[in-house]
Amino acid sequence: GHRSCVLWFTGLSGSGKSTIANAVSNELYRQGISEYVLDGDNIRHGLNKDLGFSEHDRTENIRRIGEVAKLFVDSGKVVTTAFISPFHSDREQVRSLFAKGEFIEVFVDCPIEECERRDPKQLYAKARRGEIRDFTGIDSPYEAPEHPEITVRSDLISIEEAVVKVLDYLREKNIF
Ligand code: GGZ
Repeated sequence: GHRSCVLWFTGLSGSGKSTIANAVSNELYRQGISEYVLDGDNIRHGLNKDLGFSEHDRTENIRRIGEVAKLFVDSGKVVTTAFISPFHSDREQVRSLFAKGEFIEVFVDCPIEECERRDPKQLYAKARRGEIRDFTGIDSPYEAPEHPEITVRSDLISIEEAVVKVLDYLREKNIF
């Protein structure tokens, strides 16, 4: 058996949150752990499709995701979430839903210059041209975690190394 928890990935667009969260999830699955991923594909296109990117809507986005993550944790899963979650207070609000040790904040730390260089969806370019408003890191804030349980410098280490770092943490905390 294993203990259930949420691995709450936070970081800029293009930092690698989704990629690393999915790679962690695949490895947990391979090891027989009951896991589930919440990301933009299954949340922003469904449950939260009424929400945009204003400060109010982002707060509501994160609030609902926190509640859904809690349901999955209550059902016994290891949940990985991959949302920018730019506001410190919103992340702490989600943390408060969970028992001590159940909420594991994973800061995917990548300089914005590197995120902008990657720009896989050309969203930074659009934001620079003023075609997208309220873009995180350009004209909307990102409040970096001050005391995340795990920090991954995605510009310095590989996806595989990031996965090892997260799994080592889970083993150290006897999650599995
Ligand atoms: C930030 C935006 C925006 C704006 C669309 N600001 O790189 P992506 O495309 O695939 O991931 C980003 C995603 C962010 O959604 P989240 O639900 O994670 O954001 S939050 O936690 O702040 O609610 C990006 C895309 O949506 N996107 N417009 N203005 N990212």
